[in-house]
Amino acid sequence: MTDLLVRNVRVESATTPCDLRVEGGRFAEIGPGLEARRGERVIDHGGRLALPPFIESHVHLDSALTAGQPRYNESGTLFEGIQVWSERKRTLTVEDVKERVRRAVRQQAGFGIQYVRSHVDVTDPELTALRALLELREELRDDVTLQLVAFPQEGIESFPDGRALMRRAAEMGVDAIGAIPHFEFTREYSVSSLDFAVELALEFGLLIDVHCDEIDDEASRGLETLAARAYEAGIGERVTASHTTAMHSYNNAYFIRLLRLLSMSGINFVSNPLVNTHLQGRMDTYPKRRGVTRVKELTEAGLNVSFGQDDIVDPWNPLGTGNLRDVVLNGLYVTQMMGRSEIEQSYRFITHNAARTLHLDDYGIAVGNSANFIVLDAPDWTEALAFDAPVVASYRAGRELVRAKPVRREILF
Ligand code: 17E
Ligand code: FE2
Repeated sequence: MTDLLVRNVRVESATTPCDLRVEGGRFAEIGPGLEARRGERVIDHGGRLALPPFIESHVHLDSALTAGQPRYNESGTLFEGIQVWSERKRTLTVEDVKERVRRAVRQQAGFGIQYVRSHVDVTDPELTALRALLELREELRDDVTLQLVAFPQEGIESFPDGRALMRRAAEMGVDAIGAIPHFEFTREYSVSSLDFAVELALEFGLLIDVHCDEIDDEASRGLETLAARAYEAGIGERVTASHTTAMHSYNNAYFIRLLRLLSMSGINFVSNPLVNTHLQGRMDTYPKRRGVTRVKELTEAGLNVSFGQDDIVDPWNPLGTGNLRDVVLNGLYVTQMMGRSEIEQSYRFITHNAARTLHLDDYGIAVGNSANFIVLDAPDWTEALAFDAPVVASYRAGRELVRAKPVRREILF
């Protein structure tokens, strides 16, 4: 492995540039004006912004690039999406899934992503998508870290052999256990599905990431059950509640009572603002709800929130590209987190906060860590976000994964 000296990058919020020395795939030295050594490759990034790689903390790779197959989701509801996917799911083959996921992951890599948590639908007696994703997790491991969640799209208690399929997925080697309480037939099933998911995760020593209350029903309260179980088992930091869009519709009295439990539990949250502003509020006339969880209030209460893309060109989002910049931009607007420091810190939704949710160690630009980082064509994050600065380089263990030439436009007047 050639050693590397990366010159002239601004790391995260630093105002002055510095250099990064990489030895044996790890950061060996970080500081201003490092001397090049013999045999070292030197790359100068001209004072551009360096960040730890972006992390996709919530996406469904198994359905990626299937929009229109066998038909488009014309109503734009979550439920029509589930129906369309259920039809497409019948024709899955391992090769079909692998071919689409490889394309999607390469697309994500171009946007600076090196870590991906993918939900994988296991409400399929053949577990085809899971078999494909497990193979890819190994095949792609030098290029991307894939984390797989056993996701019961059509329910655990409400789908034939739902529990057995979840158990098989755990035995096959998933990283996390999912659930979908708002989609179960009854409130009782919703509660027992969460009990089952938590017990299964404890038995296999796995993380938990639940599609939780993704509905505009203020009575959808899977979250309190999940948080209570996490608190009682003392595993909050290993548990994630994704979507939680019903929280948008909770009355404040209930929310404030709930917030105490959420804080005691210390669970993580993933919001998917781009997709949930599209899918939610579809049964409203006007006023029309935004259907995004209370990111600002959760963050202010000290809870960990990250942002995810959710979908790449599939039945739930025909226009999802994989670019997390779109998600952050939309997320800041829709949650009204547009204060100066909120904007400056917003890269954390797709870096450090997501790393905490995924339980990554060895993450971040620091001596001793794997030399994984990206460079954007801007001097700081606010400018990168505002002007949609492309990723010009992505390094993994010091190896170049992505290289792009900054585009220079000439305005001819
Ligand atoms: N499935 C689901 O239940 N919810 C979603 N947002 C997606 C798939 C994308
Ligand atoms: Fe999702």
